[in-house]
Amino acid sequence: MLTIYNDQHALHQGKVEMFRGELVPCFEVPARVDHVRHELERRGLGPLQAPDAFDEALLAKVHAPRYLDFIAHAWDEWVALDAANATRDALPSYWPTRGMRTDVLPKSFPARLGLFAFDAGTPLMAGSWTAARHGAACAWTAAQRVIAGGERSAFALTRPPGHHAGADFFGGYCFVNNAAVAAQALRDTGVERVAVLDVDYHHGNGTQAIFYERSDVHFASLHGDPFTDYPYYLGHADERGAGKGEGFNHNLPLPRGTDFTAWRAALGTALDGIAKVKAGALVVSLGVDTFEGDPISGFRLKSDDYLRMGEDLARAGLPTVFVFEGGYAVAEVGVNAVNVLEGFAQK
Ligand code: OKP
Ligand code: ZN
Repeated sequence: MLTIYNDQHALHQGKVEMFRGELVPCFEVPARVDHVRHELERRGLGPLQAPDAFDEALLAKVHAPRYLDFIAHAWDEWVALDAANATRDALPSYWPTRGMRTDVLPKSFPARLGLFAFDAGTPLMAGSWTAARHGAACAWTAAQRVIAGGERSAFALTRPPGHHAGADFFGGYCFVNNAAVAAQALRDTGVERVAVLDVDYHHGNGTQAIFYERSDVHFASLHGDPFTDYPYYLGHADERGAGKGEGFNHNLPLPRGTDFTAWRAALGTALDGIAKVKAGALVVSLGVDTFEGDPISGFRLKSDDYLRMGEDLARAGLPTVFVFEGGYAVAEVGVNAVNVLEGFAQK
């Protein structure tokens, strides 16, 4: 499997996130990607390539200009507030709620930080924007290799993840929606309809929101039920798309404790939906936090199940871009993610 690797990922390295009323060490750590890289190398599933030069104007195809302006300068603004901030990550403490204004941007940086965020679990630091942009370049390059380069599949190995980032918000450890960048790149290369299949434990609210009113990108997701699981406020089965996008959004929420037998049946349903809309290419938001040992998630997949997952994905028979998302059982993340890729490649 051709892997496009973000060698800048460790520039993003959060110290703490808000969790159950206290600041705890971040779950989303650089070692996650290191384990995946080492496992690819150990199994001889190379090569690893650097991304091509990426025109950043492409980010504006899936993100709003005012968000891109904000996030590009956020770290400098944070440090300008107080020189001592250089030693702490930026985290929001205020959010607009129903009935408040989000059309006018406050001058206050903390107020804007909250306006563009949806949780207090996504620290931003000096290297976050560089790491995230480089990740988008990886996703874009993987899409180019699959369509223009004639590869059957490619893997964007990057962090921070992307699927919670929407057109104008960050959260859930995500700043740039890499899967959306890949899907848009496939569209721009002439694929008439792209399917994004999100197998991360958490609903890909950002990806759903970006494509909700579009029929050219079908979004399907298997995830912990939002009644009980993050991101809580999106991901129900009755969200089917809107306007032109009606019928092109497919959520399959599953209860905590779901094992691979039930999960795989839902995957079959999602793949049937993808076949029905006649997608010409597939983007997989590949989170492996469905693993039984994941510290923040609730499904029960075992390491071998990821081989079967890869085989099932291959049966869709589509050019496929894999984009790395979550997975927090750090020592097992490499084996689990690479099992999906190997299962796919062997079919
Ligand atoms: C990012 B990705 C729940 C804590 C949730 C945020 C989780 C972000 C997951 N007890 N914290 O989808 O893997
Ligand atoms: Zn996740």
